[in-house]
Amino acid sequence: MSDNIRPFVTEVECATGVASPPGNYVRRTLSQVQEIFASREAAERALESGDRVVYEVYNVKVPEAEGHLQHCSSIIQPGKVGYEYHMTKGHYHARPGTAELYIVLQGRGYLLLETLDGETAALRMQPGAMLYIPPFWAHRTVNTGEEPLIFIGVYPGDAGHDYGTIERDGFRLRVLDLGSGPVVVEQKRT
Ligand code: PAN
Ligand code: ZN
Repeated sequence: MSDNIRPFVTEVECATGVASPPGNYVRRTLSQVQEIFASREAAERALESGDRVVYEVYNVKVPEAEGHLQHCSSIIQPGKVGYEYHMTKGHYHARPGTAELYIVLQGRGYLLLETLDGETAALRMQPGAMLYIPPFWAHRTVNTGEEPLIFIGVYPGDAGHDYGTIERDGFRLRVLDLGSGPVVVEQKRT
């Protein structure tokens, strides 16, 4: 069975991350993701001067089925909310035993990871880096640079996304600028 899918190509502009065709395009603005930032006050203050795009994702349309590979480009805009750098919501995969590969095209930042057992990891992202997210690791990306952070993600067709666990429990690691550039800090969960 071939699912009636023929081989195909998607063009990603390395300098912007824009994919063509755009597939399923997702844009997350600050008003939509303000709860992910540590300081509610800082998010509200930032929104007083207007909403802004925090990140975008171009998801290539692929069947959500075993055997296929989802793939997408993500673009995180530079910026901070209070002391905290712009970042993605972060998630586990709905089928948690599925891995993912990120390939960085442009920009600098961190890939933050954690497991339900409380293990954590922070990997640097820079152009040319291929970052492996093993099964069972939640993942979130953070732009610590002055330019957009642009990367490609590739993961199993039927992986799906679980956002609820991170929305409920938060992420153990955060990346802050306390005056001398990015530092990764671990928050103890009570
Ligand atoms: C990525 C992410 C993308 C946006 O494609 O979905 O960077 O992050 P959030 O999904 O956490 O908002 C990926 O990891 N897909 O599985
Ligand atoms: Zn993922």
